Amino acid sequence: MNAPSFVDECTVHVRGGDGGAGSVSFRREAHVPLGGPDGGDGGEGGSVVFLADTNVTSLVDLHRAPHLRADRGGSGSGQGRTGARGDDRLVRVPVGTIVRDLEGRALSDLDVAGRRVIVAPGGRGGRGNRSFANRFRRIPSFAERGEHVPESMLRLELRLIADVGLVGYPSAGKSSLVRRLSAATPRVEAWPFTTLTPHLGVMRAGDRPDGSPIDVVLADVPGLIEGAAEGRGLGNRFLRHISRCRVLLHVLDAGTAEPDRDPVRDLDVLLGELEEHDPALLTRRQLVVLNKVDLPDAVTMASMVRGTLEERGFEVLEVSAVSGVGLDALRFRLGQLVDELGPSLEVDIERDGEPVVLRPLGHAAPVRIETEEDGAFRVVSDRVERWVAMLPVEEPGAARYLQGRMRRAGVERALIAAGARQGDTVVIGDIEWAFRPEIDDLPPEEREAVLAGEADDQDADLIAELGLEVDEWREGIR
Ligand SMILES: Nc1nc2c(ncn2[C@@H]2O[C@H](COP(=O)(O)OP(=O)(O)OP(=O)(O)O)[C@@H](O)[C@H]2O)c(=O)[nH]1
Ligand SMILES: [Mg+2]
Repeated sequence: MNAPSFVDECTVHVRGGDGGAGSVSFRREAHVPLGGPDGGDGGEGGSVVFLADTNVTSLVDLHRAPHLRADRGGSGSGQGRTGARGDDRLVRVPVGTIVRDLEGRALSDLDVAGRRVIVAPGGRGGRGNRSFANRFRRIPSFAERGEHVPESMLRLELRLIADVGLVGYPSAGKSSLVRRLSAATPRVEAWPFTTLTPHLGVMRAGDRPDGSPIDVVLADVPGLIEGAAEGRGLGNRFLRHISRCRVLLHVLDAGTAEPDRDPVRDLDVLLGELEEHDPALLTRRQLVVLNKVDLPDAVTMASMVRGTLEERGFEVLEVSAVSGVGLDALRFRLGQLVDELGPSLEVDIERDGEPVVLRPLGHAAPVRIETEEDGAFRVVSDRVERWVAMLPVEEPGAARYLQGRMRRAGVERALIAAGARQGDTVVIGDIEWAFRPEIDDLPPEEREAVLAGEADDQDADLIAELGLEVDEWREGIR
């Protein structure tokens, strides 16, 4: 099979590790039948982390193996021991990778080498029963499960990051120039193959006054053909790769023998393609080279069109990728331009920066109450559904605790405002139960259990995340 070696788009399936389960455990002490709770918290799940790495040049590995998982957190255990954190899954991606959701919205841009993005955070570890002890509940008999994190799908798109993008007709000599200018491959040979995939070359363009080298990254993209911007040619798929080049180098073939082509006309076609793709491209710094001046016809042609191009405001250099004529001047000029524009993104390494965390949309969505056909009230909220999924609500203690937490978070009040009354069915995620907001009618033990949920200081963060106002009537309960 003919496997692609350059892939600049792919879909990946990412999933952080689930959190580890909290533990239910009680201290064992001589002469004390049931010591205090000492079940530790579960460990946090590992995250899937993307790292922009200059050594990776294509999305081909992700295209072949698109399922990325991180490890789950370990379970908590007795004596207050916290479970191990799940290992992260570190994925190296090319510098210039844009992360999008399936609707095409850009979520993150790994445009700087060393940038890290947490694309799938791990689940929270469940709290052990030790964490649920408070003045209303001295012997909690339940612990949270670890948070389960669902898989999500992301679209990755690579836009190469280079200083100079070479654009031109097929066979204008772009690859020959990149090969000749880049330090990596000094040997030049006849190269009859058309470029099918973009690639980068690094050119040493001299030194700054302080002695630091000026490195210029060149992007060689497949030749553009008329109509490329509308998808007719080969090149349109690759136009995105010059979208981030700060300088555009138009490579014009001065030696072309085709009757309907000349450098001025070629340039017009190229500019038309670029404009159609993205008009902002034409605001970039641009330089024109007339290539192949080792050929006598090309010398004639170059002297004929040079004036026209210059009149139109283009800076023009004559070069030959074969004989090497004019290449020193080109190298110098490109170095100057890039240096003027400031340091390259490519070498602007930001290793110690805080990683960006991508959270699924809907994560921060407000709580909604929906009425179902059968008259039940459904609480729609990722966060609240997660609370429910993490608690063993078949345990009466845990169920009451959840009720208290929801009172404190204002969910009960929202239900009442939506018309829910004592005895109505409330549904959250997979569970349903009879609504009982009147806690004063409960047996004392149950009432205490609800108050314990309501008074839990450790829930403050979760409740703040939910963003609902704490009930004003809470004051009255105390
Ligand atoms: N005589 C002469 N031939 C050249 C010169 N530069 C490139 N060529 C030849 O032109 C042909 C095309 O060169 P490439 O460098 O592959 O052209 P390209 O612009 O990369 O072409 P695509 O990848 O198809 O877009 C090859 O046969 C080269 O040897 C030059 O300065 N003088
Ligand atoms: Mg080429």
